[in-house]
Amino acid sequence: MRHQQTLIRWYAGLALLGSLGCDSLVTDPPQDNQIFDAPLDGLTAAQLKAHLDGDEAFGEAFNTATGLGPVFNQTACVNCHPDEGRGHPSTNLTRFGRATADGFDYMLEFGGPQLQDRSIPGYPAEQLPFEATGISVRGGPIAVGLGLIEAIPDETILTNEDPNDANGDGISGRANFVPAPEWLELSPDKIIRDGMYLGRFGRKATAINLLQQTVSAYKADMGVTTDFDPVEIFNPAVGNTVGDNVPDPEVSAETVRNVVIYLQTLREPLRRNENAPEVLAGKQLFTTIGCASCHLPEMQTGPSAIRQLAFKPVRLYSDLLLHDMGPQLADHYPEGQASGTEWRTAPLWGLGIVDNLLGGTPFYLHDGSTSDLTEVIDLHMGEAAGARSRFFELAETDQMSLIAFLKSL
Ligand code: HEC
Ligand code: HEC
Ligand SMILES: [Ca+2]
Ligand SMILES: [Ca+2]
Ligand SMILES: [Ca+2]
Repeated sequence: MRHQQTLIRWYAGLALLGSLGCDSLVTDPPQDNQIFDAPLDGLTAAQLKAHLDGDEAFGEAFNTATGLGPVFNQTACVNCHPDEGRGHPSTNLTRFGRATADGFDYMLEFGGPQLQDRSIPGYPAEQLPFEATGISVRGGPIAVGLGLIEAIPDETILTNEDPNDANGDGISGRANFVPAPEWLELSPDKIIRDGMYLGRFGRKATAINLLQQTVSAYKADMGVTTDFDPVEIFNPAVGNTVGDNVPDPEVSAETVRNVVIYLQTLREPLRRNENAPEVLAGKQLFTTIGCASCHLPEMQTGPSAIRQLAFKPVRLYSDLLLHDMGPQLADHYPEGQASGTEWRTAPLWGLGIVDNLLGGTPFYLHDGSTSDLTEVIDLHMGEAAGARSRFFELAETDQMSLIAFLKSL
């Protein structure tokens, strides 16, 4: 468990401090509400085994002997989701394409849609073509509580859709419906629109479930093929499909399933100072100024094969829908039905501890471009413009309460 590794690091630090004679600096080990990586309580022995195997696979660093590349972004899941928290901007990945008269061109002949900017020795990495007009730079989101998010029924999410802003609040959440790859296993209760399925994972809600997200991460982020999707990505500039010399598939379906179970059984982030008066005041303001219209405080799960996930409240602070956030956050990179200005409402749970695993500096937004929560709010335009201006009209103490509330999540 990474949790154990965190503790081991902590004990190692303690030993070091002890040897330096700085006993007064010794603090308690990290509290449960300061870390992301912890399993749900009460897993069965089989679930716990899959969780631990999945944890190990999540931490596995691939190399040329185990299937890395030929082109890739990073060698391990954990590099972009450190301690299952969010990624440092140095591990951001880039997707690209260009707007044309006939629609958006993902520039496959230039290596689109994702720029794999690293490669194994002797093989050329991809280059960002200068013709690209839509360039989407993204960091890894926190990777916990996702079993709960997956178990929210489609209907629950779709209830909050308001594509034509019928209720006139300036906010028009839209669902992203995306095609399912033919290997994808889908629960039978999925809602189908025009042959497509509701996307809910990823920064533009393009992945339908955790299996899809995991298989595509292996493939596109690490150049690792799986039983589900055994076809490698090559740099098209090379003109052939000779690559890493490791027979495909490089990772078994069992390992992929363990990673999925691992993600499903990581508990949600725990709150801190939930009932402090300032936090409670901020929570109230969060609703009255309209943040909660997108950052929906709570949804409920439906049935689940994992007992702990069934019929539970999910305090994620997101509607999982797409919103136009205006020009400053725009990447001009459409994905599925999401436009170049739309993003999925970022879940806010865990927000207060994103810095714990990033050397003390938090990085917010899809590309980690700011460490300042007031600036995050300032960058909220488009459908969020009303909430943004109401925030800046608040008295300074009220603004501080709202920030204190965000940090308690
Ligand atoms: C190069 C960095 C990188 C690597 C390596 C990587 N991820 Fe990610 N991960 C991301 C980014 C960026 C996103 C957002 C993707 C998007 O917007 O489509 C993401 C999204 C996710 C999500 C969805 C989270 C959410 O809130 O919707 C999950 C789950 C996930 N990754 C799991 C994995 C797993 C499992 C692996 C290894 C098999 C992995 N990632 C490897 C960068 C990475
Ligand atoms: C119209 C919908 C909408 C409203 C209203 C809204 N947000 Fe957001 N919020 C989003 C979306 C979408 C993102 C993701 C933007 C991105 O990553 O570029 C986001 C991102 C954030 C983040 C960054 C989260 C992270 O993990 O990096 C914070 C913090 C945040 N919002 C707080 C607020 C606060 C506070 C308010 C009220 C003043 C508010 N939001 C109002 C849609 C909204
Ligand atoms: Ca490979
Ligand atoms: Ca590519
Ligand atoms: Ca291979």
